Amino acid sequence: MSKKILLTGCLGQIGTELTMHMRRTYGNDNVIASDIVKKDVPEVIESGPFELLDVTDPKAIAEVVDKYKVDTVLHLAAILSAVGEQKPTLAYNINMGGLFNVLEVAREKQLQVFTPSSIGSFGASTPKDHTPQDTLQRPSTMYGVTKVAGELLCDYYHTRFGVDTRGVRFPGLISYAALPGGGTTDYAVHIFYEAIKKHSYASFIAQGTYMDMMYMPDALKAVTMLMEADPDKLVHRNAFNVTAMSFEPDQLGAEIKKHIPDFTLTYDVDPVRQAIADSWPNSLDDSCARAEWGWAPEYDMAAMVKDMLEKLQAKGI
Ligand code: NAD
Ligand code: AKB
Repeated sequence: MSKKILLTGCLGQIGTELTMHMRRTYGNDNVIASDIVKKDVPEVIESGPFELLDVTDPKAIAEVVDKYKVDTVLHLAAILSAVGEQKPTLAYNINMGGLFNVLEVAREKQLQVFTPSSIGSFGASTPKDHTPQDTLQRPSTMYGVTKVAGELLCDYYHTRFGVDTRGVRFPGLISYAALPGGGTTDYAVHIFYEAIKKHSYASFIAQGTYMDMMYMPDALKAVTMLMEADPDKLVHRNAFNVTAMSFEPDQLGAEIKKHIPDFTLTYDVDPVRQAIADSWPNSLDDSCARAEWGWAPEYDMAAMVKDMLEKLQAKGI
């Protein structure tokens, strides 16, 4: 069956690559890209339909859905953890208001919806190692509050209204196409740019701080696999734990040093982002995603580092 897919927030770190991935899979004209601003990402804007769309405007979402006969929304528009602590009201309005608006349109028009949650939906009282799928979630950030509430809202729209909602809890995503949009895991992307340009990096996350991470090709694969999964096999529809690797900055630095021998890693810890990282898990248990829809990542840290450095150098960084 052919799909008509709308992506919100498509010019961010995930959307830049997910839009192109979806266009390769479902055809350029069947994938409608949208964002609140028209950033300079010609590949996305020129390869298929693009709409300026603010997700806090429910009427505008419905109009775009009607205009293109959309049947699926990949809802990416959000404010990430670090920016969310600087602008909690904005984070609440976009993350909660935007998701509510998308779900309401989905309810009225019978759409399938994918929404990413995050390791940020967990808090300091969550078990830190091999964090289970179903566990305590008492996050201490506005981002985390909106992510837990969003998970519950997606469950509610499925059980109460039958909306086909699906989602994962992404770890920190590492990619070379677009820079991250203001999160706590961003150090694991910035380090590559500085390693290539300066052969050194000062990490804002402290030595010994473990967080889950994933290379973008695996994240794109996760979205496609979950959206196409047999609904009868999904016990958890939303907020599946998914992960590919867990490391702390020294381990990432040591892996980069294998390719750039004079690379040096120092620390200039940012207390705000460090406090957020300290409240997040060290490593997730993603066995439910593996069992219910066959999730398995391809990239470990060594494979990701090699590919990131090759791709960024090929881009002329
Ligand atoms: P990003 O910050 O890179 O991009 C978000 C995009 O949303 C931006 O292009 C921005 O212009 C747009 N946007 C902001 N306000 C908007 C509005 N009112 N209407 C429409 N668009 C708006 O974020 P991302 O990293 O691509 O994340 C996408 C989703 O994935 C978010 O829900 C995020 O919480 C989740 N997630 C991301 C990561 C990660 O590491 N990147 C990890 C876990 C979860
Ligand atoms: C962030 O650090 O805010 C994101 C995330 C893990 O949700 N990268």
